[in-house]
Amino acid sequence: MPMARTAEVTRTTGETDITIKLDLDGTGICDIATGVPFFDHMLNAFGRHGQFDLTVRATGDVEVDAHHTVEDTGIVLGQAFAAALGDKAGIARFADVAIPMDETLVMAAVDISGRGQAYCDLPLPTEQVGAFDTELAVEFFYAFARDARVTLHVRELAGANSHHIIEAAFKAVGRCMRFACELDPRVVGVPSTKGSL
Ligand SMILES: [Mn+2]
Repeated sequence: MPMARTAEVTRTTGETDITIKLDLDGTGICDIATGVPFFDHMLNAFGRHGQFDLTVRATGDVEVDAHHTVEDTGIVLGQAFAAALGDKAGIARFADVAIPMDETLVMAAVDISGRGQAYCDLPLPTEQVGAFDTELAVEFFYAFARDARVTLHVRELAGANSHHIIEAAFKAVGRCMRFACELDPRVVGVPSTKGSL
């Protein structure tokens, strides 16, 4: 019986209070409540298309704006991935996907590298989708990659609608994380010539 690849992480600051439960080997069952409706929609897309079971409870100073809530949720989700991956033995490690959404096409590539860094080229035609500041999407990816300790590229290949672009990006990153985290029966031990990730 393989070890359960799950994590529960709570992080409380003066700005946010966040608890995330994650099962890497889930079936896409998501229960998301961040107080930021568009962000809930995005995290649902991430979890569903990543096939992760994901529970997110976040309360933050949204009376200021959604910045702290979105960025700190990225931090905690990243920490949950790092914890659930453990020593990373047997994982595929690399993945890349491109997700279309009508006129939009966004690609994501990931390396579960042990080094947290994101590179986003995600031009957004509008500053807001509903009440959501679109610039927060990349803030989330930067925070997530840093704390998950993965190398992440997110690149918009085509796009005209901000909702489509951001949603395709979350789907792409979710799906990419699924394939990179997946256990590959042909991978013996940690998939690195250095012996650790
Ligand atoms: Mn949508």
